[in-house]
Amino acid sequence: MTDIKTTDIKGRVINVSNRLPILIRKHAGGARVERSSGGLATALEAGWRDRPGVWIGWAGGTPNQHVDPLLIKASRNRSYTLRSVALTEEEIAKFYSGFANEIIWPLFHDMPSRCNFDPEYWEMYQRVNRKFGKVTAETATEDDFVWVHDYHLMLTADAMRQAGVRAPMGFFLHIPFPGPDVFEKLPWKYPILKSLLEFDVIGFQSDHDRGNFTSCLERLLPEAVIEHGSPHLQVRLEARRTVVGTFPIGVDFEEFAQQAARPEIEAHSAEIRRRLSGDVLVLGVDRLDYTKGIPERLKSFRLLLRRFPELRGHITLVQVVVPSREEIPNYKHLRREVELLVSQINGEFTEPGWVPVHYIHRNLGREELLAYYRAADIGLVTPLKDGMNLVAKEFCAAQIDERGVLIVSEFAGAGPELRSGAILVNPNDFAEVAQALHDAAHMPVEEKRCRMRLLREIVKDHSVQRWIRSFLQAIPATAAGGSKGRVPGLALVCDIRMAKRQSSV
Ligand code: ADQ
Repeated sequence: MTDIKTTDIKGRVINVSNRLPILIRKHAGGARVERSSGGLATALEAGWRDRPGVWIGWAGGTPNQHVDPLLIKASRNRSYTLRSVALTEEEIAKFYSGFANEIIWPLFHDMPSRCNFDPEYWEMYQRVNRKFGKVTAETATEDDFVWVHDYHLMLTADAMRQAGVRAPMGFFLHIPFPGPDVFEKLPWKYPILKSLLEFDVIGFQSDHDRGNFTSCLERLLPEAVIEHGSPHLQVRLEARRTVVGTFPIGVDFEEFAQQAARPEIEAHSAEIRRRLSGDVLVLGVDRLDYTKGIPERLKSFRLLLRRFPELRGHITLVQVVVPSREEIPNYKHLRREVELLVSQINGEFTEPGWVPVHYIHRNLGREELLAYYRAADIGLVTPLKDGMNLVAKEFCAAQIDERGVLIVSEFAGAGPELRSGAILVNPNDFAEVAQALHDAAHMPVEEKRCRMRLLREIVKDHSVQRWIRSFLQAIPATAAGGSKGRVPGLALVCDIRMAKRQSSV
C-alpha cells in the first residue's frame, strides 16, 4: 500500500474543458451569449462560483468571429477569467461531433455499434488537443494547477508538456469508462491510455469506472504497475506516477434547496400541478441523447398504462428534453423516435381532461426547472448508461417537502450511490420500470418521506463543493512542475488568498 503525500496549490486552478460555461451564438443582429447546457457546465459553474482561477474552452462561434469582447464582458460578473480556444468549422465537425461524439461517447457508454471509427477524426482529435495544450501553456505558470475535464481532451497532458507546461495536471472523466472488451475496440487505445497516464491525477465517477480503467491497463499496458492504496491507487509507468481515484460528482445542494423554497417557485409549482390533470406527476428531464433511455422510458410508461388501467386519468408523465448535438445523424433519428412514441401513447390513451404525456422540447430556465422538480411526485431517471446523472441529485435537492420518490437506473453512477433511498431499476426491463412506477404511485406518505430524507442527506453530503475539494486534495506532492515551494502534507486549496491572484488574461 502506498501512502500518497498531497500538496498545496500556490497559484490558480485552471479548468480546461471543451466548452466554456457560456456559448456565443450567431443571430441576425450579430452574436449573443447563452448559458451552456449539460452536466459538466452546470456542475463546474456551480462549484466554481466565488472561486478564482481561469476557465479555458471553446466559446462557440468560429475563429473569424471576434469573441474576446463578449468573453471579457461575461468574465466581469464571475470570480474567474474566461479564455477561449478558437475552433474552425472543420475542427468542430471532426473533433467535436466526430471523434468525441461519434466515437468516444458511444464507445464509453458501451454502445460500440454506434461508433464511426473514421481515421480523419483521430487526426483532428490530436490536432485540437494540441491546440488546447498550446493555449493552456500560454496561461499556466508552474504554481498553478491545470484541471482538464472530460473525454474531448484525453491527449492534452502530453500536448501541454510538449508546449512547456510545468504545472501539475489532473483529469476528470465525467462519463463512464468502459471495460476492456469494449475499450480495446478503439483503434487508438494505446496512445489514449498512455496519454492519460501523463496526468498527475485521474478521477472517475465511480469505483466501477476506475476498476474498468485499471482492467484496461492490466490487459493492454501490462508494463504499468498498479499500486493499491487508500483512498486512491497509484499507477507507475516508466518514470511517471499517476494517482487514480474515484470522485463522485454532486450538485450545489444548498443553492437548489434554498432556491426551491422561494415563494415564487412554490407558486409556480402549484400552478403546474393545478394545470396538469392527474393525481400523480412523473418527471423526466434529460438532454436529448440516446444514452438517456428516453424511448425505453416512454415504452415503460405505455406498459404501465396497459397493465394498470386504474391509473389512467390519474398519472401524467412530463418529459422535458433539451435539444443536443442535433448535427449528428443518430441524434436526429432519436428526436423523431421520441416524438413518434409520445404521439402514439397520447393517441392510445388520451381522454377528455387528461393527456398522459406532456412533452417539452426546450431548455428550461433554472426557475422553471425547480418548479417542475418541486411539483413532481416521481422523478424518473432511467439512462441506459450514465457517468453520474445530476438530474437525479437536483430532483432530491429540490424536494424540500420530502414528498417525491426517485426511480433511478442501476446503470447511472447515481444509482448505486442513491440506492438506500431510491427505487433502482434496469431501464431495459420495461415491466420492472412499470412496476416501480406503480409502487411509487401507491407508496405510503411516511415511507416516501423516510426515503427522501435519506436521499437528501446523501446528496447534501456528496455536494459539488466536496467533489472539487476531494479532487484537489488528491494532487500528489511529487506532481510535475516540481515540488518547489510546495508544502507536502497540506491540501488546503482555493482559499481567499488566491482570490487576490486573479488572472488578467
Ligand atoms: P450530462 O450527460 O449532460 O452530463 P446530467 O448529469 O444529467 O447529464 O446533467 C444534465 C444537466 O442539464 C442537469 O444539470 C440538468 O438540470 C440540465 N438539463 C437537462 N435537461 C434540461 C432542460 N430541458 N432544461 C434545462 N436544463 C436541463 C455529463 C455526464 C453525466 C455527469 C455530468 C457531470 O454524461 O453522467 O453526471 O456530466 O459530471
